[in-house]
Amino acid sequence: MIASQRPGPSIAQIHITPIAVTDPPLLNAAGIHAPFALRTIVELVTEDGISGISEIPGSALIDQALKMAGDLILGKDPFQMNLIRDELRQHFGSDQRRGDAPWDQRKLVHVFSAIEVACLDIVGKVVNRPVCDLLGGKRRDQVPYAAYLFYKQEGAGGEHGFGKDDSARGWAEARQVGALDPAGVIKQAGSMCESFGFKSIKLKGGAFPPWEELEAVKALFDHFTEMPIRFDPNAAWSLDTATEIGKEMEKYLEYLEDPVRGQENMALLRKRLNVPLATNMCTTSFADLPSSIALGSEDIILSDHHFWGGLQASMQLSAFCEVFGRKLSMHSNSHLGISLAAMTHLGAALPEVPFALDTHYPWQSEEIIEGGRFQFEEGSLNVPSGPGLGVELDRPSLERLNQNYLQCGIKERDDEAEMQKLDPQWKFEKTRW
Ligand code: GKR
Ligand code: MG
Repeated sequence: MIASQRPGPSIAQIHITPIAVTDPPLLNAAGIHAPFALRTIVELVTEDGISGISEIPGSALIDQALKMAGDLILGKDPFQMNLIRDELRQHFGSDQRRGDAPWDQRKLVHVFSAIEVACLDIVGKVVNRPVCDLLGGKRRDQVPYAAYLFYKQEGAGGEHGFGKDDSARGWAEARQVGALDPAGVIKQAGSMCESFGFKSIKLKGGAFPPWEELEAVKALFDHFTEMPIRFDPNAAWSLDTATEIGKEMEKYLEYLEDPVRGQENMALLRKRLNVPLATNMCTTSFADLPSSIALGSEDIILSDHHFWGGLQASMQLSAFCEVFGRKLSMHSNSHLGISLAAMTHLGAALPEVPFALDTHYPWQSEEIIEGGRFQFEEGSLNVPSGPGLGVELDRPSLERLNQNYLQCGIKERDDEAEMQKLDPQWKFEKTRW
Protein backbone atom coordinates (compact mmCIF):
# COMPACT_ATOMS: atom_id res chain seq x y z
CA MET A 1 0.00 0.00 0.00
CA ILE A 2 1.46 3.34 -1.04
CA ALA A 3 0.69 6.25 1.26
CA SER A 4 -0.44 9.43 -0.46
CA GLN A 5 0.66 12.76 1.05
CA ARG A 6 -2.73 13.74 2.32
CA PRO A 7 -6.03 11.90 2.19
CA GLY A 8 -7.81 12.57 -1.09
CA PRO A 9 -11.50 12.32 -1.80
CA SER A 10 -12.90 8.82 -2.01
CA ILE A 11 -15.49 7.35 -4.34
CA ALA A 12 -18.69 6.70 -2.38
CA GLN A 13 -21.23 5.97 -5.13
CA ILE A 14 -21.22 4.72 -8.71
CA HIS A 15 -24.28 5.10 -10.93
CA ILE A 16 -24.44 3.26 -14.25
CA THR A 17 -27.29 4.41 -16.48
CA PRO A 18 -27.84 2.82 -19.89
CA ILE A 19 -29.61 5.11 -22.34
CA ALA A 20 -31.03 4.75 -25.86
CA VAL A 21 -30.54 7.72 -28.16
CA THR A 22 -32.54 8.30 -31.34
CA ASP A 23 -30.34 7.36 -34.30
CA PRO A 24 -31.01 7.54 -38.05
CA PRO A 25 -30.77 4.55 -40.42
CA LEU A 26 -27.10 4.98 -41.35
CA LEU A 27 -25.51 2.29 -43.50
CA ASN A 28 -22.14 0.65 -43.06
CA ALA A 29 -20.33 -2.58 -43.87
CA ALA A 30 -22.05 -4.39 -40.98
CA GLY A 31 -25.62 -3.38 -41.91
CA ILE A 32 -27.69 -0.44 -40.75
CA HIS A 33 -28.09 1.52 -37.53
CA ALA A 34 -31.07 0.58 -35.36
CA PRO A 35 -33.58 3.29 -34.39
CA PHE A 36 -31.65 3.77 -31.16
CA ALA A 37 -27.94 3.92 -30.42
CA LEU A 38 -27.01 2.69 -26.96
CA ARG A 39 -24.77 4.67 -24.62
CA THR A 40 -23.97 4.20 -20.96
CA ILE A 41 -23.58 7.13 -18.62
CA VAL A 42 -21.38 6.63 -15.58
CA GLU A 43 -21.43 8.91 -12.56
CA LEU A 44 -19.01 8.60 -9.66
CA VAL A 45 -19.80 10.59 -6.52
CA THR A 46 -17.26 11.23 -3.78
CA GLU A 47 -18.12 11.05 -0.09
CA ASP A 48 -18.24 14.86 -0.03
CA GLY A 49 -20.68 14.99 -2.94
CA ILE A 50 -18.43 15.80 -5.94
CA SER A 51 -19.80 14.16 -9.06
CA GLY A 52 -17.71 13.00 -12.04
CA ILE A 53 -19.35 11.79 -15.25
CA SER A 54 -18.47 9.89 -18.41
CA GLU A 55 -20.14 8.31 -21.44
CA ILE A 56 -19.23 5.13 -23.33
CA PRO A 57 -20.83 3.04 -26.10
CA GLY A 58 -23.71 1.06 -24.58
CA SER A 59 -23.75 -2.70 -24.20
CA ALA A 60 -25.42 -4.90 -21.58
CA LEU A 61 -22.21 -6.95 -21.33
CA ILE A 62 -20.04 -3.90 -20.76
CA ASP A 63 -22.56 -2.59 -18.21
CA GLN A 64 -22.20 -5.84 -16.25
CA ALA A 65 -18.43 -5.45 -16.25
CA LEU A 66 -18.85 -1.84 -15.13
CA LYS A 67 -20.95 -2.98 -12.18
CA MET A 68 -18.17 -5.35 -11.09
CA ALA A 69 -15.63 -2.57 -11.57
CA GLY A 70 -17.84 -0.28 -9.47
CA ASP A 71 -17.57 -2.63 -6.48
CA LEU A 72 -13.79 -2.61 -6.82
CA ILE A 73 -13.38 1.15 -6.91
CA LEU A 74 -15.72 2.11 -4.08
CA GLY A 75 -13.66 3.82 -1.39
CA LYS A 76 -10.78 4.55 -3.81
CA ASP A 77 -9.22 7.97 -4.33
CA PRO A 78 -9.97 9.26 -7.89
CA PHE A 79 -6.52 10.93 -7.94
CA GLN A 80 -4.96 7.46 -7.76
CA MET A 81 -5.81 6.37 -11.30
CA ASN A 82 -2.73 4.14 -11.58
CA LEU A 83 -3.82 2.08 -8.58
CA ILE A 84 -7.39 1.94 -9.84
CA ARG A 85 -6.23 0.78 -13.27
CA ASP A 86 -3.92 -1.87 -11.77
CA GLU A 87 -6.73 -3.21 -9.61
CA LEU A 88 -9.13 -3.44 -12.57
CA ARG A 89 -6.52 -5.13 -14.72
CA GLN A 90 -5.78 -7.64 -12.00
CA HIS A 91 -9.45 -8.43 -11.63
CA PHE A 92 -10.44 -8.57 -15.31
CA GLY A 93 -7.20 -9.95 -16.82
CA SER A 94 -6.51 -9.18 -20.44
CA ASP A 95 -9.20 -7.96 -22.79
CA GLN A 96 -10.90 -10.02 -25.51
CA ARG A 97 -10.57 -9.22 -29.24
CA ARG A 98 -12.22 -6.12 -30.65
CA GLY A 99 -14.43 -8.25 -32.96
CA ASP A 100 -14.94 -8.00 -36.73
CA ALA A 101 -17.59 -5.28 -36.79
CA PRO A 102 -16.69 -1.64 -37.54
CA TRP A 103 -17.10 -0.81 -33.84
CA ASP A 104 -15.02 -2.10 -30.94
CA GLN A 105 -16.55 -4.71 -28.63
CA ARG A 106 -13.89 -5.08 -25.93
CA LYS A 107 -14.93 -4.70 -22.30
CA LEU A 108 -11.95 -3.69 -20.26
CA VAL A 109 -10.88 -0.69 -22.34
CA HIS A 110 -14.39 0.71 -22.19
CA VAL A 111 -14.53 0.17 -18.42
CA PHE A 112 -11.14 1.90 -17.98
CA SER A 113 -12.28 4.77 -20.13
CA ALA A 114 -15.58 5.22 -18.28
CA ILE A 115 -13.91 5.23 -14.88
CA GLU A 116 -10.89 7.31 -15.89
CA VAL A 117 -12.92 10.11 -17.51
CA ALA A 118 -15.28 10.31 -14.51
CA CYS A 119 -12.27 10.38 -12.14
CA LEU A 120 -10.64 13.15 -14.19
CA ASP A 121 -13.90 15.08 -14.03
CA ILE A 122 -13.81 14.81 -10.22
CA VAL A 123 -10.11 15.70 -10.01
CA GLY A 124 -10.69 18.73 -12.26
CA LYS A 125 -13.48 19.90 -9.98
CA VAL A 126 -11.34 19.41 -6.86
CA VAL A 127 -8.41 21.41 -8.26
CA ASN A 128 -10.69 23.78 -10.20
CA ARG A 129 -9.08 23.06 -13.59
CA PRO A 130 -10.48 21.79 -16.91
CA VAL A 131 -9.66 18.21 -17.91
CA CYS A 132 -7.32 19.37 -20.72
CA ASP A 133 -5.07 20.85 -18.01
CA LEU A 134 -4.88 17.42 -16.40
CA LEU A 135 -3.63 16.08 -19.75
CA GLY A 136 -0.70 18.46 -19.71
CA GLY A 137 -2.48 21.66 -20.68
CA LYS A 138 -4.47 23.22 -23.48
CA ARG A 139 -2.58 23.68 -26.77
CA ARG A 140 -5.50 25.24 -28.66
CA ASP A 141 -8.79 26.97 -27.81
CA GLN A 142 -10.81 25.45 -30.66
CA VAL A 143 -10.85 21.86 -31.82
CA PRO A 144 -11.86 21.19 -35.46
CA TYR A 145 -14.31 18.43 -36.40
CA ALA A 146 -15.16 16.88 -39.78
CA ALA A 147 -18.48 16.39 -41.59
CA TYR A 148 -19.06 12.65 -41.18
CA LEU A 149 -21.31 11.54 -44.06
CA PHE A 150 -23.15 8.25 -44.34
CA TYR A 151 -25.19 6.56 -46.99
CA LYS A 152 -28.61 6.66 -45.43
CA GLN A 153 -31.70 4.58 -46.01
CA GLU A 154 -34.86 6.60 -45.96
CA GLY A 155 -37.66 5.00 -43.97
CA ALA A 156 -35.56 2.24 -42.43
CA GLY A 157 -34.59 2.14 -38.79
CA GLY A 158 -36.80 4.46 -36.82
CA GLU A 159 -35.80 8.11 -36.64
CA HIS A 160 -38.08 8.43 -33.62
CA GLY A 161 -38.33 11.98 -32.48
CA PHE A 162 -37.25 13.83 -35.58
CA GLY A 163 -38.00 11.71 -38.64
CA LYS A 164 -41.50 12.93 -39.35
CA ASP A 165 -41.09 16.59 -38.50
CA ASP A 166 -42.43 18.53 -41.51
CA SER A 167 -41.51 21.84 -39.91
CA ALA A 168 -37.82 20.90 -39.75
CA ARG A 169 -35.43 23.24 -41.56
CA GLY A 170 -31.73 23.25 -42.39
CA TRP A 171 -29.79 20.23 -41.20
CA ALA A 172 -32.79 18.92 -39.19
CA GLU A 173 -34.68 18.65 -42.48
CA ALA A 174 -31.75 17.34 -44.52
CA ARG A 175 -31.07 14.67 -41.92
CA GLN A 176 -34.49 13.14 -42.62
CA VAL A 177 -33.73 12.56 -46.28
CA GLY A 178 -32.21 9.36 -47.67
CA ALA A 179 -28.82 9.40 -49.39
CA LEU A 180 -28.16 6.33 -51.49
CA ASP A 181 -26.24 7.72 -54.45
CA PRO A 182 -23.60 10.39 -55.20
CA ALA A 183 -26.26 13.10 -55.63
CA GLY A 184 -27.76 12.28 -52.21
CA VAL A 185 -24.31 12.29 -50.63
CA ILE A 186 -23.50 15.71 -52.12
CA LYS A 187 -26.76 17.12 -50.79
CA GLN A 188 -26.11 15.70 -47.34
CA ALA A 189 -22.56 17.08 -47.35
CA GLY A 190 -23.71 20.53 -48.47
CA SER A 191 -26.29 20.76 -45.75
CA MET A 192 -24.02 19.42 -43.01
CA CYS A 193 -21.11 21.69 -43.94
CA GLU A 194 -23.38 24.72 -44.23
CA SER A 195 -25.06 24.10 -40.87
CA PHE A 196 -21.95 23.31 -38.85
CA GLY A 197 -19.20 25.02 -40.85
CA PHE A 198 -17.15 21.82 -41.22
CA LYS A 199 -14.08 22.17 -43.40
CA SER A 200 -13.28 18.56 -44.10
CA ILE A 201 -15.36 15.58 -45.08
CA LYS A 202 -15.40 11.88 -44.26
CA LEU A 203 -17.62 9.46 -46.14
CA LYS A 204 -18.48 6.12 -44.58
CA GLY A 205 -18.41 3.42 -47.27
CA GLY A 206 -18.58 -0.36 -47.32
CA ALA A 207 -22.32 -0.24 -47.94
CA PHE A 208 -22.35 -0.43 -51.77
CA PRO A 209 -20.06 -1.88 -54.43
CA PRO A 210 -16.71 -0.05 -54.32
CA TRP A 211 -16.94 1.37 -57.85
CA GLU A 212 -20.26 3.05 -56.90
CA GLU A 213 -18.70 4.50 -53.77
CA LEU A 214 -15.75 5.65 -55.87
CA GLU A 215 -18.22 7.75 -57.90
CA ALA A 216 -19.46 9.38 -54.69
CA VAL A 217 -15.91 10.21 -53.58
CA LYS A 218 -15.17 11.69 -57.00
CA ALA A 219 -18.38 13.73 -56.89
CA LEU A 220 -17.44 15.09 -53.44
CA PHE A 221 -13.97 15.98 -54.72
CA ASP A 222 -15.38 17.77 -57.77
CA HIS A 223 -18.02 19.61 -55.76
CA PHE A 224 -16.13 20.57 -52.58
CA THR A 225 -12.93 21.65 -54.24
CA GLU A 226 -11.39 23.18 -51.08
CA MET A 227 -12.17 20.34 -48.69
CA PRO A 228 -9.93 17.44 -47.71
CA ILE A 229 -11.90 14.22 -48.12
CA ARG A 230 -11.43 10.84 -46.47
CA PHE A 231 -13.19 7.56 -47.01
CA ASP A 232 -13.77 4.49 -44.81
CA PRO A 233 -15.22 1.16 -46.06
CA ASN A 234 -14.50 -0.58 -42.73
CA ALA A 235 -12.30 -3.32 -44.19
CA ALA A 236 -15.01 -4.66 -46.51
CA TRP A 237 -12.62 -4.87 -49.50
CA SER A 238 -10.23 -7.63 -50.53
CA LEU A 239 -6.61 -6.70 -51.16
CA ASP A 240 -7.13 -6.94 -54.94
CA THR A 241 -10.25 -4.75 -54.86
CA ALA A 242 -8.57 -2.23 -52.59
CA THR A 243 -5.57 -2.08 -54.92
CA GLU A 244 -7.74 -1.45 -57.96
CA ILE A 245 -10.16 1.02 -56.35
CA GLY A 246 -7.47 2.61 -54.20
CA LYS A 247 -5.44 3.50 -57.30
CA GLU A 248 -8.48 5.32 -58.68
CA MET A 249 -9.42 6.91 -55.38
CA GLU A 250 -6.01 8.00 -54.13
CA LYS A 251 -5.98 11.25 -56.09
CA TYR A 252 -9.14 12.44 -54.32
CA LEU A 253 -8.28 11.58 -50.74
CA GLU A 254 -6.60 13.06 -47.70
CA TYR A 255 -6.51 9.50 -46.35
CA LEU A 256 -8.09 6.11 -46.90
CA GLU A 257 -9.34 4.44 -43.73
CA ASP A 258 -9.39 0.65 -43.24
CA PRO A 259 -9.76 -0.37 -46.87
CA VAL A 260 -8.69 -3.94 -46.00
CA ARG A 261 -8.76 -6.20 -42.95
CA GLY A 262 -5.72 -6.87 -40.76
CA GLN A 263 -2.27 -5.34 -40.39
CA GLU A 264 -0.65 -7.64 -42.99
CA ASN A 265 -3.10 -6.65 -45.73
CA MET A 266 -2.89 -2.99 -44.77
CA ALA A 267 0.93 -3.16 -44.95
CA LEU A 268 0.84 -4.77 -48.41
CA LEU A 269 -1.66 -2.24 -49.70
CA ARG A 270 0.30 0.65 -48.24
CA LYS A 271 3.22 -0.28 -50.52
CA ARG A 272 0.95 -0.28 -53.57
CA LEU A 273 -0.92 2.99 -53.07
CA ASN A 274 0.05 6.60 -52.97
CA VAL A 275 -2.32 7.75 -50.24
CA PRO A 276 -1.95 7.64 -46.43
CA LEU A 277 -3.77 4.71 -44.82
CA ALA A 278 -5.58 5.17 -41.51
CA THR A 279 -7.09 2.67 -39.11
CA ASN A 280 -9.45 2.15 -36.24
CA MET A 281 -9.72 -1.58 -37.03
CA CYS A 282 -6.27 -3.15 -37.43
CA THR A 283 -4.21 -1.25 -34.85
CA THR A 284 -6.52 -0.63 -31.93
CA SER A 285 -4.53 -1.31 -28.77
CA PHE A 286 -1.07 -0.90 -27.30
CA ALA A 287 -0.55 -4.63 -27.86
CA ASP A 288 -0.99 -4.03 -31.62
CA LEU A 289 1.73 -1.39 -31.81
CA PRO A 290 4.85 -3.59 -32.13
CA SER A 291 3.44 -5.45 -35.15
CA SER A 292 2.13 -2.20 -36.61
CA ILE A 293 5.67 -0.86 -36.66
CA ALA A 294 7.26 -4.12 -37.77
CA LEU A 295 4.86 -4.44 -40.70
CA GLY A 296 4.24 -0.76 -41.44
CA SER A 297 0.49 -1.22 -41.52
CA GLU A 298 -0.76 2.36 -41.46
CA ASP A 299 0.22 6.04 -41.52
CA ILE A 300 -2.51 7.29 -39.22
CA ILE A 301 -3.95 5.74 -36.07
CA LEU A 302 -7.45 6.82 -35.13
CA SER A 303 -7.49 7.25 -31.43
CA ASP A 304 -10.72 6.95 -29.52
CA HIS A 305 -10.50 7.40 -25.78
CA HIS A 306 -13.45 5.01 -25.35
CA PHE A 307 -11.43 2.07 -26.63
CA TRP A 308 -7.84 3.08 -26.05
CA GLY A 309 -8.58 3.01 -22.31
CA GLY A 310 -9.16 6.69 -21.60
CA LEU A 311 -7.76 10.17 -22.18
CA GLN A 312 -4.37 9.65 -20.55
CA ALA A 313 -3.86 6.48 -22.59
CA SER A 314 -4.73 8.47 -25.73
CA MET A 315 -2.03 11.00 -24.81
CA GLN A 316 0.40 8.08 -24.47
CA LEU A 317 -0.67 6.89 -27.90
CA SER A 318 0.08 10.33 -29.30
CA ALA A 319 3.60 10.17 -27.81
CA PHE A 320 4.07 6.80 -29.49
CA CYS A 321 2.86 8.25 -32.79
CA GLU A 322 5.35 11.11 -32.52
CA VAL A 323 8.25 8.75 -31.92
CA PHE A 324 7.35 6.30 -34.68
CA GLY A 325 6.28 8.80 -37.33
CA ARG A 326 2.58 8.03 -37.22
CA LYS A 327 -0.11 10.70 -37.29
CA LEU A 328 -3.05 10.66 -34.95
CA SER A 329 -6.64 11.29 -35.93
CA MET A 330 -9.83 10.59 -33.97
CA HIS A 331 -12.56 8.00 -34.42
CA SER A 332 -16.18 8.28 -33.34
CA ASN A 333 -19.42 6.36 -32.87
CA SER A 334 -22.96 7.71 -32.31
CA HIS A 335 -22.62 9.77 -29.11
CA LEU A 336 -23.79 12.67 -26.97
CA GLY A 337 -22.19 15.65 -25.29
CA ILE A 338 -20.28 14.03 -22.42
CA SER A 339 -18.23 12.07 -24.95
CA LEU A 340 -17.92 15.16 -27.13
CA ALA A 341 -16.63 17.21 -24.19
CA ALA A 342 -14.03 14.53 -23.40
CA MET A 343 -12.98 14.31 -27.09
CA THR A 344 -12.63 18.08 -27.21
CA HIS A 345 -10.43 18.21 -24.08
CA LEU A 346 -8.24 15.53 -25.65
CA GLY A 347 -8.17 17.42 -28.96
CA ALA A 348 -7.08 20.54 -27.05
CA ALA A 349 -4.18 18.76 -25.34
CA LEU A 350 -2.79 16.67 -28.22
CA PRO A 351 0.58 17.82 -29.59
CA GLU A 352 -1.01 18.41 -33.00
CA VAL A 353 -4.38 17.96 -34.72
CA PRO A 354 -3.42 17.37 -38.33
CA PHE A 355 -6.93 16.18 -39.25
CA ALA A 356 -10.33 17.43 -38.13
CA LEU A 357 -11.74 14.91 -35.66
CA ASP A 358 -14.53 12.48 -36.52
CA THR A 359 -17.84 12.97 -34.78
CA HIS A 360 -21.31 11.49 -35.28
CA TYR A 361 -22.77 14.32 -33.17
CA PRO A 362 -24.82 16.01 -35.95
CA TRP A 363 -26.70 12.73 -36.45
CA GLN A 364 -28.06 12.80 -32.92
CA SER A 365 -30.64 15.35 -31.82
CA GLU A 366 -30.95 14.69 -28.08
CA GLU A 367 -28.73 15.69 -25.20
CA ILE A 368 -28.18 14.81 -21.55
CA ILE A 369 -26.07 17.76 -20.50
CA GLU A 370 -27.36 20.97 -19.00
CA GLY A 371 -27.75 23.79 -21.48
CA GLY A 372 -28.51 21.47 -24.39
CA ARG A 373 -26.42 20.62 -27.40
CA PHE A 374 -22.94 21.87 -28.22
CA GLN A 375 -22.80 24.48 -30.97
CA PHE A 376 -20.07 24.23 -33.60
CA GLU A 377 -18.54 27.44 -34.86
CA GLU A 378 -16.92 27.23 -38.27
CA GLY A 379 -16.72 23.47 -37.79
CA SER A 380 -14.89 23.73 -34.46
CA LEU A 381 -15.82 23.55 -30.79
CA ASN A 382 -14.53 25.83 -28.09
CA VAL A 383 -12.86 23.84 -25.37
CA PRO A 384 -15.18 23.82 -22.31
CA SER A 385 -13.64 26.10 -19.71
CA GLY A 386 -15.37 25.01 -16.48
CA PRO A 387 -13.67 22.69 -14.02
CA GLY A 388 -13.45 19.01 -15.01
CA LEU A 389 -15.20 18.19 -18.27
CA GLY A 390 -17.12 21.47 -17.99
CA VAL A 391 -20.49 19.79 -18.54
CA GLU A 392 -23.13 18.70 -16.03
CA LEU A 393 -25.83 16.03 -16.25
CA ASP A 394 -29.33 17.13 -17.17
CA ARG A 395 -31.06 14.60 -14.93
CA PRO A 396 -34.59 14.73 -16.41
CA SER A 397 -33.13 14.07 -19.89
CA LEU A 398 -31.02 11.23 -18.53
CA GLU A 399 -34.13 9.71 -16.98
CA ARG A 400 -36.06 10.07 -20.26
CA LEU A 401 -33.34 8.40 -22.34
CA ASN A 402 -33.01 5.67 -19.72
CA GLN A 403 -36.75 5.01 -20.17
CA ASN A 404 -36.10 4.77 -23.92
CA TYR A 405 -33.49 2.12 -23.16
CA LEU A 406 -35.82 0.14 -20.94
CA GLN A 407 -38.58 0.24 -23.54
CA CYS A 408 -36.68 -0.23 -26.81
CA GLY A 409 -35.52 -3.78 -26.05
CA ILE A 410 -32.08 -3.32 -27.65
CA LYS A 411 -29.31 -4.63 -25.42
CA GLU A 412 -26.36 -4.82 -27.84
CA ARG A 413 -25.65 -3.05 -31.12
CA ASP A 414 -26.52 -5.37 -34.00
CA ASP A 415 -26.52 -3.65 -37.40
CA GLU A 416 -26.83 -6.99 -39.21
CA ALA A 417 -30.10 -7.89 -37.44
CA GLU A 418 -31.43 -4.44 -38.23
CA MET A 419 -30.53 -4.85 -41.92
CA GLN A 420 -32.26 -8.22 -42.00
CA LYS A 421 -35.53 -6.44 -41.19
CA LEU A 422 -35.16 -4.85 -44.65
CA ASP A 423 -33.62 -7.83 -46.40
CA PRO A 424 -33.94 -11.17 -44.59
CA GLN A 425 -31.20 -12.72 -46.79
CA TRP A 426 -28.61 -10.09 -45.93
CA LYS A 427 -25.51 -11.35 -44.09
CA PHE A 428 -22.52 -9.51 -42.67
CA GLU A 429 -19.38 -10.57 -44.54
CA LYS A 430 -15.98 -9.69 -43.18
CA THR A 431 -14.73 -9.11 -46.73
CA ARG A 432 -17.59 -8.40 -49.10
CA TRP A 433 -15.94 -7.13 -52.27
O1 GKR B 1 -21.45 4.43 -36.95
O2 GKR B 1 -21.80 2.96 -38.47
C1 GKR B 1 -21.06 3.65 -37.78
C2 GKR B 1 -19.56 3.52 -38.00
O3 GKR B 1 -19.31 2.54 -38.96
C3 GKR B 1 -18.86 3.23 -36.72
O4 GKR B 1 -19.44 2.13 -36.07
C4 GKR B 1 -17.38 2.96 -36.92
O5 GKR B 1 -16.84 2.44 -35.74
O6 GKR B 1 -17.17 5.35 -37.33
C5 GKR B 1 -16.55 4.18 -37.17
C6 GKR B 1 -15.36 4.01 -38.05
O7 GKR B 1 -14.69 4.97 -38.34
O8 GKR B 1 -15.01 2.88 -38.41
MG1 MG C 1 -13.16 3.83 -39.34
